[in-house]
Amino acid sequence: MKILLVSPEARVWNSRTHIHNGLGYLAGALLNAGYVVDIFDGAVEEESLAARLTRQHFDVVGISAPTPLIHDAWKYARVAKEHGAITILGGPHLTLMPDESMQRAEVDFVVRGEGEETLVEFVKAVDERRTTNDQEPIPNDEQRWSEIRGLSWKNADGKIFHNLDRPLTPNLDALPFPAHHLFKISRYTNLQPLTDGLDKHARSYTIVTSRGCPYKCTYCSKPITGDTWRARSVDNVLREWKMLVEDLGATEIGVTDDIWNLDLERAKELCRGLIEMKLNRVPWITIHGMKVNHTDAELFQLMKRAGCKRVGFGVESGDEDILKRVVKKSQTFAQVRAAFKNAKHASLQTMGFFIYGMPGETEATMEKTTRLALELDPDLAHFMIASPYPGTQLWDTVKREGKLYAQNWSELAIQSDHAHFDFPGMDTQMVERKWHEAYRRFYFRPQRLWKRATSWDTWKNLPERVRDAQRFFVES
Ligand code: B12
Ligand code: SF4
Repeated sequence: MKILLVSPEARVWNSRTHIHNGLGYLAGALLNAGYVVDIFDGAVEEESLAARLTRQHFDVVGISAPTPLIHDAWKYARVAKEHGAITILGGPHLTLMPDESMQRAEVDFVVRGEGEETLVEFVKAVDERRTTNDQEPIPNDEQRWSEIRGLSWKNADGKIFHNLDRPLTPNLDALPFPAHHLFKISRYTNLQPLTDGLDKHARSYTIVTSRGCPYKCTYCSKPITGDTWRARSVDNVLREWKMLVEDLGATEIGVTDDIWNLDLERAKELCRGLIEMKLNRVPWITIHGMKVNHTDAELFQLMKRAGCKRVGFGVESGDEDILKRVVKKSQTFAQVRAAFKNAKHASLQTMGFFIYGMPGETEATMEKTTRLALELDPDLAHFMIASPYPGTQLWDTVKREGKLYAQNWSELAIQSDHAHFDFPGMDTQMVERKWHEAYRRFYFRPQRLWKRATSWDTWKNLPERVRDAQRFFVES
C-alpha cells in the first residue's frame, strides 16, 4: 500500500514556504503502522502532481486544505483520480464543510478533525479490501467505511454519510513524531522572511508542543485543534526538539502552537530543558504569537537563554471597545505593554499582529491601532485586514449583519490587500486606506529607515526590500 500526502501550493501565502506539519504527523502515523508514504508539497515540488503520479503509482492520495486552498485541493483530487488513486481529503476546510467536497465526483472520502488515527484505520480498511474484494467498487463497502470515526463517505447511490466525530486525541505524547525527514527541507525558505539576521536558507522545521486554545477570539478558526488545551509533556517535546537539532540538522525552529504559553510554568520548564540539553544553539521563534496575559519577565529571560530569537504577540486592536467586545481577545493594554517591555528587556526581537476592519471599526478606532503599533514599536509589525473564516464568530456576524465580498473560497486569504466584507456603518475604502497607511507610517519612519539602511539584511536582500516598499508606497 502506497500513500501520497499532498498539500496544494499556497499561492495565498506567497512570501515564504513552510513545511506542513499536519502532513508530517499523518505520515509519521502511517509509517508507524507499516505503510509506505511520501509527501508532495505543491509549494516546493519541481514536477507536477500528474508527472509524479505517472512516474509512481500510489493507491491512496490524501490531500489537505485550509479554506482558501480548497479549489486547488479539488484540482489535485481530479488529477489523482485520473491516475487511479482513491482520494481522501482532510484539514480545516474539510472539517468545517465536509458535504461540499463529498458532493464532488473527484472526492471519495473526507476526514474530519485530527487525522492520525482516522487515516491509519482508513488505510488499513483499504488494504484489507485489496486482499479480499478488490474488484468491488469502493462504495459497496458500506460496512467497512461506516465503522471509522471521523470519516465521511458515500454509498453506491451517492448518498453521503458522516460517521460519528472522532474525539480529540487525548494524549498527544502517544502520537508518533511527525515524519520530518520526508520534507525536502532545503527547498523551503526560512520561517519569516522579514527577519533581520536569521538565515534565509535555513533548514527550518516546525514543532507543535500543544494543541488547542480555550480562548474565543472572534476571528479565530480552530476547527481541528479545538477549544481545549492539550499539552505534550516537556520530555516528549524535548525528545523531538533534539531529533530536529541533532538528527535533521535544523538551523531554525518555529513553534506553531495556537497558544504554547498557556501554562506559564510548563513554558519555563521547556526553556530550562532546552538550556540543560544544550539545544539552545539553534535559534527558534514563536510563529503564531504568544498570549500576553500568560507571560512574565522571567519567561522571556529564560526564552532568550533557551535560544529564542523572536516572540510574536497578537495585539489586534488599539481600541478598547473593539478589543473587548468585537475581537473578544481577553487581554488588557497593560498586559500588552508589559509583555513587549519584558521581551525587549530580555533582548528578544518582537513582532506584533494587528487587525484592521473588524465589524464596526471607524477611522478613529483604526487610528488608535496604528498609534499603539507605533508606541509598542516591535521589530516587525504585521497588519492584516480582517478575514472571516467559516466556523468563527466573525463569520456569523458578517453573514448576519454585513455582506461578504468573496465570490469563492480562494478569495478569503488573510494576506489580502482588500477588505473582505461590507458592514453597516463601516467604510471599506477607509479600512483599506488605514491598513496601507499603517504599513507606511510604521515602516517608513526616519528611525526605521535608518535602522533598515544600516542593516546587513537590507543590502543582502535588496530586490525584495524594494518590492516590499513599492507595495505600500506605490500601490495604495
Ligand atoms: C502553522 C500554521 C501555518 C503555517 C504552516 C501551514 C501548514 N499548512 O501547516 C503557515 C504560516 C505557512 C500558514 C499559512 C496559512 N494558514 Co495557517 N495555520 C497554522 C497553524 C497555526 C498550525 C497548523 C498546525 O501545524 N496544526 C497542527 C497539525 C497537527 O494540524 P493540521 O495541520 O490541521 O493537520 C491535522 C488535521 O487538519 C488533519 N489533516 C490535515 N490535512 C489532512 C489531509 C488528509 C488527507 C487527512 C486525512 C487529514 C488531514 O490531520 C492532521 C493531523 O491531525 C493553524 C492553526 C491550527 N492550530 O490548526 C493555522 C491555520 C490552519 N491556518 C489558517 C490559514 C487561513 C492559513 C492561510 C490560508 C493564511 C492565508 N495566507 O490566508 C495559509 C495557507 C497555507 C497552507 N498551505 O496551509 C487557518 C485555517 C482556517 C480555515 N478555515 O481553513 C488556521 C486554522 C488558523 C486560524 N486559526 O485561523 N499556516
Ligand atoms: S487567536 Fe490565539 S488566543 Fe485567540 S482563540 Fe485563537 S489561538 Fe486562542
